[in-house]
Amino acid sequence: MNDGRAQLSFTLPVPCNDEAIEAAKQLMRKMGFENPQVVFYKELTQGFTFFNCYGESTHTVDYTAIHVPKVQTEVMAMKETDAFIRTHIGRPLVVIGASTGTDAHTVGIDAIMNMKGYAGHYGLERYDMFEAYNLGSQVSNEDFIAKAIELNADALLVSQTVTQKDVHIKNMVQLVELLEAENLRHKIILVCGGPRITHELAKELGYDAGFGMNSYADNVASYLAKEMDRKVNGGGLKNFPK
Ligand code: B12
Repeated sequence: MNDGRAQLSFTLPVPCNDEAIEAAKQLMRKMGFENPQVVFYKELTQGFTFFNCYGESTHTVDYTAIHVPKVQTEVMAMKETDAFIRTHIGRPLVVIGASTGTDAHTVGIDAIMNMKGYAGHYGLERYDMFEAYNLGSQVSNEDFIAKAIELNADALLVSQTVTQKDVHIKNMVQLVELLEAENLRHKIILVCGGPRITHELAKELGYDAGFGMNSYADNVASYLAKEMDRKVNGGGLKNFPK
């Protein structure tokens, strides 16, 4: 508590010897750690050494001044979300998901959509009140939109993992532009997700919501249910049984 003690692991491209240990300590000092200690080191392969180090950070942050924009929806369990949609919307929501553009990573979108789910959270295919279509990866924005029109989608879920050269930004912006050109943007709840996606970035790019790492189907299902209710009923209880 308040001592700044931290553990750090890294690899340096140098042979495993005393000079390597000194190099690791000097690097720690340059990173702002006082009293650097190398507590474990091992040659990874010839010319590369792995380190575990301890040190005392000299920096502080003002936690009270931090504000991270995030999806504010209260997270409901699967059955609660199903019941909410049944009551408030009265029909299943049609949701199409894909890893779009050149992105070949499918594990993220599968985690959100697959029947069997991920880390103990069932995917949207498991819900009674979602009609979920997972188009897989490398889906062009044009094909994605064509499917949205064909199925009269309520929501589109975009997964983006590769962020090199900002490829995700160009691709996500193009989808918004194409949806606008088709006069569909306002009719569809547009959500994106991925390990380097934030809600803030999503909003900046014209999406309704963005989900990052450690998000699950429960998060996005709850959001979609509440957002759809807000869209069609103004957050009221249109289909609430009298
Ligand atoms: C598996 C993997 C692959 C597999 C993918 C197989 C498959 N079928 O998906 C293969 C080998 C094909 C691959 C290829 C490449 N990969 Co790769 N890959 C990975 C790896 C190891 C794991 C990714 C993963 O599956 N994570 C597990 C899932 C569950 O996590 P997730 O995607 O974050 O999803 C969660 C959330 O983000 C969120 N989420 C995700 N999507 C969505 C969508 C919505 C709507 C919502 C609500 C939420 C949501 O919910 C999920 C559950 O919590 C990562 C490194 C790593 N350890 O992360 C590199 C990594 C992503 N790959 C990387 C790279 C560079 C590539 C290649 C470009 C390599 C190359 N030069 O060829 C190619 C890309 C090819 C292409 N055209 O896309 C880089 C990306 C760097 C960057 N910042 O852009 C990483 C980070 C590795 C690295 N450190 O360099 N890769």
